Amino acid sequence: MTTDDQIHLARTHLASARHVTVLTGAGISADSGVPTFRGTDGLWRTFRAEDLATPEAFERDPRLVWEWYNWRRELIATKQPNPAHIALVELERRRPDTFWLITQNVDGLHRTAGSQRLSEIHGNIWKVRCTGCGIISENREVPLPILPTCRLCQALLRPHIVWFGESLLGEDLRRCDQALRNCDLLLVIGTSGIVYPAAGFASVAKEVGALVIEINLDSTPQSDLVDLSLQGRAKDLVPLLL
Ligand code: BV8
Ligand code: ZN
Repeated sequence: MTTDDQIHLARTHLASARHVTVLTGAGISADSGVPTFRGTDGLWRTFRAEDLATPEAFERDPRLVWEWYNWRRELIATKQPNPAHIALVELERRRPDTFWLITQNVDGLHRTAGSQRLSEIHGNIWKVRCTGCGIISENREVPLPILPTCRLCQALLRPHIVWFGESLLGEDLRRCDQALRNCDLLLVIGTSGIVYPAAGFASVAKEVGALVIEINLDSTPQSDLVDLSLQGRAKDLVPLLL
């Protein structure tokens, strides 16, 4: 089947779907210039996830971890949503009650693009959380003075991001489960399908009989599980599905 046939088939499935859930990963932001985690320009190549995106790393060396996040905040601050992000906002607009977007990305680009029915399951790089009183606030200072402390209780602030070994927020897990069990179409865009629990979401959707369509530059561990695999850039393929 040519890519055109595949796109036509995907469009037909999308148009007739009762409830659409979308899962995105770093690949959807790659077209905005945000480095992915495991690709050639991958973030982790210069850094190792184990060294930085963990509570132990923050405990051991909060300054190093904040320097890494400041570098990423500075980079992301100059990036804009791309046509793939915009197309998902349009998809949400067309089906206000039968659409949910789950993103693993912490860059906030879906929110900037206008997505509202959205779960940022790994958190958001523009939010900070107090390690003392737990208050969560938005902070767009670039760079953030290191080490940032809480205005209320003076304790150390941390990125409001889910690190490896940390559990996702209960509310997000519940919302994802609902969106995956209610959907009859799951669109998986730009994720390598390595990080759990998100890597297991496609099989949850398959369990309830949903159709799963993957958009990715390459094939992934999910590719033989999905019903349709569209190979290409998200910014080119996602708008074609509308
Ligand atoms: C949890 C925040 C339990 C940080 C992130 C075995 C060993 C060790 C650990 C585990 C294990 N099995 C499970 C675990 C736990 C671990 C895990 O899954 N580890 C993996 C590495 C095996 N998971 C966790 O720790 C999670 N928590 O399980 O909690 C628990 C329960 C109760 C109580 C306590 C604990 C928490 C996971 C969240 C980690 N945080 N991010 C930060 O960003 O600073 S994960 C990080 O990876 C990002 O969020 C990112 O989104 C995510 C996944 O990566 P992708 O988005 O897929 O990006 P990637 O670069 O990998 O791939 C890009 C894809 O796009 C590629 O396929 C590429 O081909 C494609 N692409 C590129 N360009 C384009 C494109 N596609 C289309 N168009 C393009 N232009
Ligand atoms: Zn505080």
